[in-house]
Amino acid sequence: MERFLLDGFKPQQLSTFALTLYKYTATVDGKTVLVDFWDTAGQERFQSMHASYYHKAHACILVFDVQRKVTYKNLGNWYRELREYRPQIPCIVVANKIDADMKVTQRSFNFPKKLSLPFYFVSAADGTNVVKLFNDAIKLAVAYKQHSGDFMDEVLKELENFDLEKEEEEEEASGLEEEKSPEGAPAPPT
Ligand SMILES: Nc1nc2c(ncn2[C@@H]2O[C@H](COP(=O)(O)OP(=O)(O)OP(=O)(O)O)[C@@H](O)[C@H]2O)c(=O)[nH]1
Ligand SMILES: [Mg+2]
Repeated sequence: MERFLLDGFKPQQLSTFALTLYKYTATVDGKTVLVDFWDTAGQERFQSMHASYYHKAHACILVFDVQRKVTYKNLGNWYRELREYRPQIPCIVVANKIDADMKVTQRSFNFPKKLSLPFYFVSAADGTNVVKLFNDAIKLAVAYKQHSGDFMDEVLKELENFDLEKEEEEEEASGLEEEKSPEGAPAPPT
């Protein structure tokens, strides 16, 4: 995130606490797009927050560390969880830290291949592919938002409208009752 937004990199970056939100103004096909980046925490202690990470997302970037095999192995869990909440959003897989071991770029990675997910070799430290990654992610997110064939999204939209309609009806009903109540009130004692 820092490499893209500030063109900077601090080697001793603190692990993300829960979630960090970044606002960014992009231009896609000559149009201004306001982007919210949600930089989520990978640490296990934030497990209970995961549902909120996927909330209304239009694209996802799943990053693993080429120097820590466990992060590659965990991709499957993150992906499964993502798809429970967002079945159709574009998802990009990223192998990060290639500056630490350029040889990994010769290897092929099965996870993105078997799921046909776009895959990038990246280095946040030296900037390789960072701008391309984020620009492509933004483009995919905009395309998804504009031509969302996501059935779940449509259903959720319907449900949200349904709830609103119901609330309006309830409000109207209670309004009528209030108007009626003076008439219906018991006659004062004589
Ligand atoms: N050499 C190298 N180190 C990197 C690169 N990207 C991140 N690091 C280092 O890897 C460590 C973890 O990076 P973070 O950016 O905190 O990783 P994260 O996925 O955000 O971790 P959480 O916030 O805990 O979810 C830090 O010490 C970074 O300095 C990179 O491209 N190259
Ligand atoms: Mg972080």
